[in-house]
Amino acid sequence: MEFNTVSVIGLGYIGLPTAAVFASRRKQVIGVDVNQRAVDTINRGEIHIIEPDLDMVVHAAVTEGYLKATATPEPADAFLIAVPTPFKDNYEPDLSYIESAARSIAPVLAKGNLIILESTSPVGATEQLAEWLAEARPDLTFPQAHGEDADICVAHCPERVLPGHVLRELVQNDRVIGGMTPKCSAAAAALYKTFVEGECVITNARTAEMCKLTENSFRDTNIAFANELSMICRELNINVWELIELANRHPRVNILQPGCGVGGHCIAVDPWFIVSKTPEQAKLIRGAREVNDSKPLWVIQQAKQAVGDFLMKYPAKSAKDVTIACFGLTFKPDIDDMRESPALRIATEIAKEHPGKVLIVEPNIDELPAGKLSECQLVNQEAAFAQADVIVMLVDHKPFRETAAEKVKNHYLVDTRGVWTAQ
Ligand code: SAJ
Repeated sequence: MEFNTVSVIGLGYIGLPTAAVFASRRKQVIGVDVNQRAVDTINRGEIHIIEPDLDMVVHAAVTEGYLKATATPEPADAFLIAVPTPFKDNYEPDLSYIESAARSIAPVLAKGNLIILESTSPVGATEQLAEWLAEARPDLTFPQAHGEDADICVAHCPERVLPGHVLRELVQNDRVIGGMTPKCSAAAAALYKTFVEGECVITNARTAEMCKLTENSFRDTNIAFANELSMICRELNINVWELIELANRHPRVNILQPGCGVGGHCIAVDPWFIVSKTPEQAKLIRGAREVNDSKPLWVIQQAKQAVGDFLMKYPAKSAKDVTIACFGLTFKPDIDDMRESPALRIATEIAKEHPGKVLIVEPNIDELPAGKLSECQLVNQEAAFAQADVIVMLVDHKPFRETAAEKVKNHYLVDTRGVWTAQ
């Protein structure tokens, strides 16, 4: 199979870097997105998302003529679908973006095309995608009915890149390739070999779907273990950071780090795709999700407790005299991404409930997100140390880790990341 033209549907955090990397390997790339502003930005050689070095790669790809963006799909040899798969209110997966993508590319499909679903998906979604395509194009044959002889190949190849390291991980990570037939897998592997230096490991579509969900559920479960330990240790008056460091000296123990909760769009979402398919069996996976989702509320309680402790010591004061400083708003350290951030949620809740002053220290942003924290002040660390009575450490950005614990010795401290309380 020859792939001269590759179309990427969905130009977000995964689709845009993927499109740019194909273009950097001199494939003709057509990026498709429903967001006209994103399309216009990319066609100017600029980017609408934040990812290190991506601006340079996109700029080069557009100016050299290998990448263009459009809102309307055009014919291509291969189509990669990288659209969001959120969950609905009842934690059921919402496949509506995949369905729209399928219906939008169906009119331009031609015999010999390869369709790859990259979006993280519940088991069975690739077959569902192939069904939607078959419904829209009864003149073409698809693998679910015609196997190896089908006109169109369909595969699931989940993305597994870490935000902040996308360009490196896209090239270096191994890739799991799940074709609906062995021919589909071989075609998809050949396409990824254009830029993937890791191994392209072949399986079937359902296993590939489950593999991606398993990776993120594994991480979620391990973070939940650490978060649960932190809450247990608080009850037992044990320093959880010291405890974890000691336990990790065992050759077969490797506990992750507790935090203020699990954010981002992947780890807090994907385990639900397993739970919604197999609720009876997925007890541990559901429990881990519940532990991680409960952590921000626990942190808010800890902050209230710290204010209470302060007022016990200074009974002449009232809550409105207490200044709280929240350190960090992003969903993980050393990035500026606040989407689905437990730290942002905690700071917002504290700002809403606390009658006194609330300061925010977030070295990765220039202004506070519109609306949510309008009563708060964005300040630097020094100002926060000088003014705050209670400090709530939420995200362990590098500048915070570089600050000596000495600075907070006179404050009431809730340290969800062990920045100043680890021994
Ligand atoms: N976190 C902790 N403690 C830890 C590690 C992480 O509380 O010890 C928190 C972070 O602060 C953050 C959340 O977990 O709020 C998730 O961060 P992360 O760095 O674990 O993962 P993401 O969401 O940035 O990216 C994950 C990655 N998956 C795995 O590591 C298994 C990435 O490879 C996936 O491609 C990505 O999800 C995705 O798109 O699915």
